[in-house]
Amino acid sequence: MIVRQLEEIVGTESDVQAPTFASRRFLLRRDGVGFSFHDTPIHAGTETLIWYANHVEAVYCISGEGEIELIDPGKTHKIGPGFFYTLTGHERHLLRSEKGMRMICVFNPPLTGQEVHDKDGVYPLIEDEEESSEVPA
Ligand code: 9YT
Repeated sequence: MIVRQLEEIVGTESDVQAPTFASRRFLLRRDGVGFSFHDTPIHAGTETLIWYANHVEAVYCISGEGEIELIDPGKTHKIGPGFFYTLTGHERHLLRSEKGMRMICVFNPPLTGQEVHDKDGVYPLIEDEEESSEVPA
C-alpha cells in the first residue's frame, strides 16, 4: 500500500512547475502501478497547448472553471467541477482557464517524474529500464 499526503509533495521534485500549471505527482513510474497520478492546478488567466502524443491522459476537474478546445475537429467543452475527459485519440488541444481550476490527472504509460512539455505540448516517452516496475507490497 502507498499512502501520500499533498503536503509531502508540494515543494519537492515531485511538484513540477510549468508556466501555466503545477503538477503535483503522487504516483510515478517508479511506484510500479502502471499509471501516474497528478493533482494539477491550472493557473488563472492561462492557455496551454497540449498534445500527449505518447500518453493517454484522463482528467477530472474538482474545482474552478475553464474550457478545452480540440484543435481538429474544432470543438470546445466547458469545464467545471465533475467534468471528466480522456483523449483516446491523442488529440491536440488547448486548455484555458480565466479563474483557475484544479484537475486530477492519470497518465498511461506513467510519467517518470521530471517530464515537462516541449514546444508542441508533448511529454517525451522515456523507455529506459533503470527503475523498478514491480508493484510494492
Ligand atoms: C489537465 C492537463 O492536462 N494539464 C496539464 C498537466 C498535466 N496534467 C500534468 O503533467 O499533470
